[in-house]
Amino acid sequence: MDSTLRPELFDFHGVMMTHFFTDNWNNYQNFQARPDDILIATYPKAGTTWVSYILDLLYFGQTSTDRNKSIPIYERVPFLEIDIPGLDKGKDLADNLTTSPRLIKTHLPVQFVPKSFWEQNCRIVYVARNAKDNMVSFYHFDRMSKLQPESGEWSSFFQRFLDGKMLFGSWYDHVNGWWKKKETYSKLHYMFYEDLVENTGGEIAKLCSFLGKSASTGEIETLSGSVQFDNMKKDKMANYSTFPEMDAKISPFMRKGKVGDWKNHFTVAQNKAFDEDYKKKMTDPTLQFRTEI
Ligand code: PPS
Repeated sequence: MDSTLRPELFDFHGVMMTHFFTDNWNNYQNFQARPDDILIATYPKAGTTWVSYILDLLYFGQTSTDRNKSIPIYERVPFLEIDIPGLDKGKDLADNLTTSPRLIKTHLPVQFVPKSFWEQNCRIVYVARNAKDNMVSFYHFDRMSKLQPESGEWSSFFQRFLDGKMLFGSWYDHVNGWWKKKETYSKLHYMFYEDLVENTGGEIAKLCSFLGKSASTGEIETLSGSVQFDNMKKDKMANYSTFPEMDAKISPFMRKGKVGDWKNHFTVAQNKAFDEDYKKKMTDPTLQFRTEI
């Protein structure tokens, strides 16, 4: 795809989107969820692939090793709302999954989630990442993925992130909207990228408990080892090197996998402006992020 075909952002019911995620809107809004479906929901670049991979290995890692070797993660865990000409629509991939449970990825803000997931009382895992690192990861992704709007210069990207004019909307609205949903929907497990980096095994144990899955300490340790950044980075089925339209030479999908890389991007002035703006937008004291560990 030619870079001139990069999609434009536009306001869609109050959220900035590109047509790749709205063209199939009516169809995916009618997605028929099953009670055992598991939805993995995130703001882009918050750790979707990591948690998708963990869940996939938890459910299917031991029974089907061929799956790990031959099916890319984006087919094992379809991206519900994606609709790119020439590629299978995420909704169709999800409909055609033969696994049980079906693992499904979404970046939709909570108010856009198809109603069937709520009606079927599906388990949902939401992963959130601190805004500063999330922003940096998003910037490099927009540079390397031709399916994304142009990143532009870092300084303009920085401002656009603060203004909430990003694909899938404002980070602030996304993490807050999903956090609030926990109050009324009990089958939502809200987890943080930083905790996963700090204590992968502990977070996997919490996931198992949420999913009602038993796993021994040894199994959790083995799984935790398999999903460390360096292992996933070299795994072609996890690192998106097989995905068309992404140029790992510009920036690899598995880029750094760290907490605190924002310090290599933010100027002192940007950091100050960010912190002041953050305080105004993030007023719920129960939702706290760590920008270093
Ligand atoms: S996407 O495109 O929205 O699905 O991207 P997503 O998978 O949510 O986020 C990509 C970032 O997650 C990092 N990542 C990991 N970090 C630590 N350990 C593991 N195993 C891991 N797997 C993926 C990935 O490197 C991206 O972050 P950055 O900061 O850009 O490196």
